[in-house]
Amino acid sequence: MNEVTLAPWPSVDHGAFGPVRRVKRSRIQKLGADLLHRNWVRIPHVTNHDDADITDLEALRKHSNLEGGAKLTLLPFLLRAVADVLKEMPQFNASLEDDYFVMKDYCHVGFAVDSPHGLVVPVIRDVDTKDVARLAREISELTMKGREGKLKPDDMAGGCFTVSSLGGIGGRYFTPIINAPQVAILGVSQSALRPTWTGDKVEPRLMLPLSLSWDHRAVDGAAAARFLVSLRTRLSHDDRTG
Ligand code: CAO
Repeated sequence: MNEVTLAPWPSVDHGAFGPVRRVKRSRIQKLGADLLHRNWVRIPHVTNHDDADITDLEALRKHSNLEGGAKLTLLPFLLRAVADVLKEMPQFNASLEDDYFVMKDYCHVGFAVDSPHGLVVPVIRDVDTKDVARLAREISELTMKGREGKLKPDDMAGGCFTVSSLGGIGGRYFTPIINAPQVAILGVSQSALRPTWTGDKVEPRLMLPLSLSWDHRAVDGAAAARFLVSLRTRLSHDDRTG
């Protein structure tokens, strides 16, 4: 393999330009940075974007919340829909190992949690077998453990795919970095009402921006586009194919 020669990293005396403070990075921040750098450099990433019309799903979610029980955000619905697409398209539920694809017959999905110590990714097991209420409870328990720094290595192991939701914060599309040895990751941004052509008229519809980053060694662009079409169809309960 040819070596890449890079210009040296800039060495700057920041203090020469004004006051600065040095803040120690946490163990999770340092470890996370090393893993993200490895994944960014080693995996040929491509990111596809699409929108799901979640107007009807949102009405259902709000209705369920009014009836009491575990509070449902969009995330449990997303995890369940992702698991269903992974069952339909097993090449996304796989890892690369030398001459082989390791195809997983289980469906464990991780989700990124923004914690005070840094980014952590707990994993929910067998997402394809659980209903949204159960997923909501597990998300809530694992998020709390993540924010309190109480996740065990086992809580973060064995993920087949990751969902990174920034929807509660804001933004429209981003390019998430794949969590190796997985071959794809879904980024979810904030839903918003947008004027949308529904076949005979333009209507305000609640649109959810989706971004799928995928490893071009493991899957190709047509499969990635189909993944997002299948996902948005499941979330929208519509049958658009294009
Ligand atoms: N569009 C619009 N609103 C959304 C939304 C979306 N896509 N997703 C969530 N919301 C709303 C929720 O419904 C909730 O609203 P109410 O309080 O009115 O009910 C609010 O935003 C906050 O939701 P939440 O973020 O607390 O809950 P969640 O289940 O959506 O997400 C968790 C949980 C743990 C994924 C999230 O809190 C988090 O940490 N996200 C950051 C992940 C991250 O850092 N990713 C980047 C990784 S790459 O650096």
